[in-house]
Amino acid sequence: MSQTLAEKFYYLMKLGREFEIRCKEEYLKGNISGFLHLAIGEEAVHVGAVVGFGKGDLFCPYREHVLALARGIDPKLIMAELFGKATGVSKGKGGSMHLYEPKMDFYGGNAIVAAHLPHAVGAAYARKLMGEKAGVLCIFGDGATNNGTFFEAINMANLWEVPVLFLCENNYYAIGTHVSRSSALKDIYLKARDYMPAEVVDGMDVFAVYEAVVRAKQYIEEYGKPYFIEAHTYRFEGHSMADKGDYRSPRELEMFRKRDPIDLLLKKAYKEGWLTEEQVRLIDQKVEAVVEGAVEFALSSPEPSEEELYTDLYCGVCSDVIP
Ligand SMILES: Cc1ncc(C[n+]2csc(CCOP(=O)(O)OP(=O)(O)O)c2C)c(N)n1
Repeated sequence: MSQTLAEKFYYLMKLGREFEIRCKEEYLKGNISGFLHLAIGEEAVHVGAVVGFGKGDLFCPYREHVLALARGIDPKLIMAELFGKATGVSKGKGGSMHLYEPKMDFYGGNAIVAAHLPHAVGAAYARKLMGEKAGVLCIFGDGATNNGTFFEAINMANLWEVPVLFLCENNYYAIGTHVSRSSALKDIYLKARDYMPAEVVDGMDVFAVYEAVVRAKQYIEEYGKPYFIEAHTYRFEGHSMADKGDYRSPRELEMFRKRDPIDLLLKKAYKEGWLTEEQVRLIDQKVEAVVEGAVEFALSSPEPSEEELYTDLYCGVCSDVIP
């Protein structure tokens, strides 16, 4: 079991890492425009959480490429979306921050900090009313927990007793503001502890995240109530491509780089005999081919047509918008 998991985790984390390194290159070439938030360094949280949670709705913020890959969305469709092409997962109209695939219960990227938390509670409430047990996974950053919407969401989730797993990825920064300068409570899980079971996990250890999420999912589905996990992690890149991240000291970066989640996974997997160097080499080759294939697909895909401007609109009276 651990062997199969180690292989799966390594593939998805490496895919996420290489996919995003390539996104950075394509952004600098001008093939990707708009905002681009990378999750390099946070792969253990994203992969451990999505694999551990399994089936169920997934709501997340704008730093969501690795979450979408882990959910199983085709890397070609994700890359095409980042390139703004018609073949993209959101038809090229969402871009990096708005990956969305309802067929895979991926209600994805949201640009507004904490705005998706009430959506996640609403989805869980809907599931409950329909008599379904399936829970909802809702991921957000430490900065989001200072937003009023966060407190409204945990309050309603508790009051209505709905099956939501709130997962805070605490990477210590909201853009350039350190958590100690924005949050009165430094231990974020304490904000939720009076409302629901809440725990902290090492977000650099994919196995630890996976195990915590599996336990939490059992709880929310058995009792139909919410659960909270705070995962400590770190982003190695700036907040977005527009940010160099130079408000962080080289010493701090170095300290976290020593705990690179992919290196930690490999170290453990080799020690336990779950992976061999040959297996890793083959996975690396596969990842390279998948990322290359995604870029080729995106490059050769068409732009969205002009008519697409008038579809998927959320408005009561569309005559205001559609000529
Ligand atoms: C409601 C709202 N306020 C402010 C912003 C501007 N903003 C974009 S990202 C961000 C920081 C969010 O930090 P965090 O929730 O910790 O997520 P991270 O980027 O670290 O993953 C802010 C303040 C926004 N997008 N939405």
